[in-house]
Amino acid sequence: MAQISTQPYPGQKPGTSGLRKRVIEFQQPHYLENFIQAVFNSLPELRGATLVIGGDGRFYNQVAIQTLLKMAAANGVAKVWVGRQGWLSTPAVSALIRRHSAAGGFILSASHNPGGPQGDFGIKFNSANGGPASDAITERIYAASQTIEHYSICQVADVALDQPGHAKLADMDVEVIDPVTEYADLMESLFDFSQIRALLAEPEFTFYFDAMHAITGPYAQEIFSRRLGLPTKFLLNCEPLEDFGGGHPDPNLAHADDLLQALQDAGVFSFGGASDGDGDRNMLLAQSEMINPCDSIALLAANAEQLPGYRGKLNGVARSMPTSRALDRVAAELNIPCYQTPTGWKYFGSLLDAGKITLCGEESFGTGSNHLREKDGLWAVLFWLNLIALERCPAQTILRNHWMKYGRDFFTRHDYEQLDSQAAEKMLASLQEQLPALPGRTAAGLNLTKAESFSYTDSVDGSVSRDQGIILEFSDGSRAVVRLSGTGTAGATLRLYFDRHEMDTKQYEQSPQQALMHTISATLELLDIRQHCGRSAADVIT
Ligand code: VG1
Ligand code: CO
Repeated sequence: MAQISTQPYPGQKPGTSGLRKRVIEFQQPHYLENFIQAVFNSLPELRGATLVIGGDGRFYNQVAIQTLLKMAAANGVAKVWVGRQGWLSTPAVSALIRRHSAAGGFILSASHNPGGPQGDFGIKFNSANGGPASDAITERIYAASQTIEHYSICQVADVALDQPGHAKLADMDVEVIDPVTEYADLMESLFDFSQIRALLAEPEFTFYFDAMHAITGPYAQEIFSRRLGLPTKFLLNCEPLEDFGGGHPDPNLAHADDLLQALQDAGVFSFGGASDGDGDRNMLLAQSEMINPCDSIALLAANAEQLPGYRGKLNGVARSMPTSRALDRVAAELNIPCYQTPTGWKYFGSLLDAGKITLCGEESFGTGSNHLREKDGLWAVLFWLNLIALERCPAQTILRNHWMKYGRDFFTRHDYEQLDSQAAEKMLASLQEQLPALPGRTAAGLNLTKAESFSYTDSVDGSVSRDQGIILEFSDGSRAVVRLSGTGTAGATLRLYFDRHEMDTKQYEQSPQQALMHTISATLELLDIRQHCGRSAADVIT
């Protein structure tokens, strides 16, 4: 074992979901090692413990996993479970941590961010509950990274990861496992696979899944093809590639072209799913119509009672604050609590651990349940397939039946990417200053009824997270949320979220952009992005 001298790098502060930087930043001498050592320094309980390690197969995964294994051994970790090829999806890591009572795990991924030598890399630490480390742990890791002087590493040969089996790295046990089996077993315990298999065998029903050359490829092959009998021609881009085939593993209408095209040619009784780089997000297409994730979580909650894994088990639900309030309506109907948390899955963890919620979701294509402590892309696809199998009707019809009962919550998100960070922060600070004076004021013809900065108190541990986004409410019942992304790696990304509830069925078929036109105009008038950041249009609209 060697002790290597090092010096702190500024800015090793994990964001919404781990430390995410350009690959070239991670390639700087000792950059990765510093962060890993900071985790071990701030969590002494990892000595003698078991860890789970895996990644989404992106560029730099191979190098980083070997470094991580050698440092884990040097820091006294007793045992590591690692996926074959270093592959594990984020939900699979979460499931394995829980199943094997590990003290935590490392996920090597920058999720939906592009990969390859010019792309992004990331590393995330999850705790013993299987979920992302809390704010308190994250702060400790960051503090440790700022005072680091040396790190420990075993200078030994790389561990072979190409086949399942047992190995030793110094005193540490390394168990190389098939990345898919245990996760697929878990899915099979939650859903009715025989019903889904029968649906997939029906000639008039078409289902496509797009893994976007990221981690869910091997999972989709095992689950949809081997266990559910789907012919492989319906599985798109299922070979994990280090650069995701040059694509952007962000499942939304702007990036999942192959899936969209395949579904455009399929009939009305067709359904599509896609997942992101690390397998925790989902995009669902009812033929070629995207099912908004805010509607999806609401609809799953409304129908959970029908599924074997959830019957009689819905204690409560939660959504991130910017997610539309469609879920709240279902919770009210079911007479269960609905919690509103800051953006990022870590805030759901304590509610799930305490048994206060069963299902939760975010507008950013993340949906999940108490089966693990991460959002779970394939789980959401299977949930929908199981519902379609039960209802025997197109997903569009299921969605419209839901709107008929609860009304439609129009939702859209506008992202402005790569803004100058200082300018963006100044713009938000200026809006923040105006908040007390905003209620009663009119913008673009809409009256503001409320303007506040979102502050969250965890109802389990009492921890407080302040300034988690600015909420503006208008007299037509609509809402806008303004916040800066915590996952970008270049400049600042401004996210604007808009939602409005509509009960007039004649209005249901308009586009969200049209339905939210006034709220969007009013928010843009208040923010004045052009003046502050020189931008007149959003880069990505979902
Ligand atoms: C984004 C999403 C957030 C999600 C996070 C991590 O964060 O908005 O809802 O939890 O990504 O998802 P931000 O701070 O950029 O808005 V993933 O799939 O990147 O692990
Ligand atoms: Co992800």
